[in-house]
Amino acid sequence: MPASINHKIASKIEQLREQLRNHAWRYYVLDDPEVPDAEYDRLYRQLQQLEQAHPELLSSDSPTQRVGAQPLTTFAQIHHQQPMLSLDNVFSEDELTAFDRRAHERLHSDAPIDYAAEPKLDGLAISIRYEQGQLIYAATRGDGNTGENVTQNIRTIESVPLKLLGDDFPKVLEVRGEVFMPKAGFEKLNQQARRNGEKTFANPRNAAAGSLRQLDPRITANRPLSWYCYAVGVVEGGQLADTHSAMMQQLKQYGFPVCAEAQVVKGVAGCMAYYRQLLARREQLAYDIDGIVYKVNAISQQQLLGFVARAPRWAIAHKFPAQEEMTEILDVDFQVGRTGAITPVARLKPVFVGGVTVKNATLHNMDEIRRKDIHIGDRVIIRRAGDVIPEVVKVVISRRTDRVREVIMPTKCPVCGSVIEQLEGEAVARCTGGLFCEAQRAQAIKHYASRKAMDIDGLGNKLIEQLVAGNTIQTPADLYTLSVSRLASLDRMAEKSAQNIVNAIDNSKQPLLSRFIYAMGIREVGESTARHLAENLMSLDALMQADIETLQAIQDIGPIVAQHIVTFFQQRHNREVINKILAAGVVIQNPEKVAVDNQPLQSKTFVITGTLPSLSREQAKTLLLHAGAKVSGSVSSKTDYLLAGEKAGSKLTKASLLGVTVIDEATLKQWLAKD
Ligand code: D41
Repeated sequence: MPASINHKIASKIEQLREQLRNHAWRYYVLDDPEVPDAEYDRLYRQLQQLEQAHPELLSSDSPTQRVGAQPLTTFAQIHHQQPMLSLDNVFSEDELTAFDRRAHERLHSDAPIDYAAEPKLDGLAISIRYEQGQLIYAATRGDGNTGENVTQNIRTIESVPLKLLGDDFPKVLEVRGEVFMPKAGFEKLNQQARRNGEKTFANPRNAAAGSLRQLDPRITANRPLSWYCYAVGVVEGGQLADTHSAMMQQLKQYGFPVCAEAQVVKGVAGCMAYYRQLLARREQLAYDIDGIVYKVNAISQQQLLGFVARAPRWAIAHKFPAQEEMTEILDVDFQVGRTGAITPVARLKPVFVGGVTVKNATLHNMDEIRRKDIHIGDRVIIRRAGDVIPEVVKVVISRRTDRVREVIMPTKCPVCGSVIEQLEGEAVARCTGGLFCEAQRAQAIKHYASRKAMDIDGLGNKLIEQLVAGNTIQTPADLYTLSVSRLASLDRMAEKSAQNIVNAIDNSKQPLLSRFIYAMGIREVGESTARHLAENLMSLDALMQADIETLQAIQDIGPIVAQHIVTFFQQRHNREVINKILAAGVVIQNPEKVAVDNQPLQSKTFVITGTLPSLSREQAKTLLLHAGAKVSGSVSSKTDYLLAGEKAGSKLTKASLLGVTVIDEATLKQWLAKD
């Protein structure tokens, strides 16, 4: 290849690399991308193709070369030319005030000190060395003097520049920062691990540490790691700014991501305001933080203050209340939720965590208990993040004694005594008490009264909750005992509205069988299943007596729904509630009671397609169902009629092929009017 062409390609390649670095910088560092992701991907692929065609032009600082190195067998040691210091902690305003006073004394100054305040990220400290703007190596903090060479892994983090931007940087520059895993990435990673039956990470910090300590960089590359820089180490052949905050802005220009929450504040008062503000926003941040770091902002003052032992006198970490603590599981109880779901709850030896005393933690379900190997009497790590329900992170197995007991799921509901069932393939166990179980009452009554069920006008959710809480009603059957005077005695209830509600209850007393079945709130029996049940069994009695085989013979009813139905009616409480409802004067309209001549299209199967002139497809479907027809979604040899409108497509073609009669809306209306 002529040298001039190769030269052209080389400069095209370098141009693409520059563009990609610049886009990545705007995306990761400035948080202000100039082009959409698709444009970045396009440039990236273009570069990849050119590099593949010209391997002699490959360079390790190319954006395509983040992953590529072979797995290591061990991590080599790296000696930090300038030690990585540690941070002292304070836990209160008093301790912070003492820190600030000592600084004033050493500086011989009364003027409030400017502090650069920034979140203390909960990750791993690393140091990355650049020479002539090229990434040379990256090392963990280790003991502060010697760390591990994790260059291959650090290179895979997209926000780590492989080459610095511009040409105005110090010739040797060590940048220090924290590698972390954002919460969203952590959740996703754990979800994936759970799906694959692999071990999950207890928290984002562990996940970040585990990801960085991979010998195979291809694994690290697939972990959602990020980082922010917060200090420099060795700086040679160049000058940095004379305050911490200005220096961070400079680093940003070189291509390094810095935390957007950083702020310069004045004195202890400024620090405390910043601390409170961030503590309140802790849960909203995209990453875990465990406190605030305050750094004396002026580098000249930092130099005057120097450091003691291993920590600077010019910086301090102000820790937030811990979100994780160790305690003991005293017992495990089982709670019944609004839908009957049984949730195991750990009763804990009270422990102060996340700023409050915690006595209970959710254990989610039995699978979770098995997966985490939780026993009564175990020592466990509890996590309470924000207002989220406290959770057991893991068991401290090394502290387990032989006095621990297994957690056993009860067979009867602790609230109502009904059978608890757990279906194949489901994580949650449920109380089958349905209409009877107190824990499920309000929910069951709301469903019963809802528009698609008994359609009791004016009986809103709030009112139902009020009635259940006051123990005025316990089951849907009690609705029929409500009097105007009782309702009118409730808060914010006028006599007139009370009367309206009693009327609405009265007016709802003749439901179609399908609606009544739906209103029972049997698990997984929705509107359409209820309709199939009604059409096939024709009476509530028949439904209550149906066995699994009978039920499964009905369209759309599989073994699971069939089992739900049988279990529901096996519960004596449910049968009692139904009897009371019937005794209160509810008369179910069975399909057979509707005169056959009112069902002109009895058992004819229709398919609807295209746009009808006046009816929506949903309205046409309702008309057909009321006339006794079945409505199916696709044309087959079993289809009797295709109701077709404008723009009918493949269904019309198929219907003609199969010889299915095609009718229009006008014809349908004629048929229905005639009979
Ligand atoms: O976010 C952090 N975890 C963080 C850690 C931070 N924002 N600033 C830090 N500053 C320092 C000094 C002042 C010593 C340069 C640090 C750490 N050190 C640190 N991280 C781990 C040990 C020390």
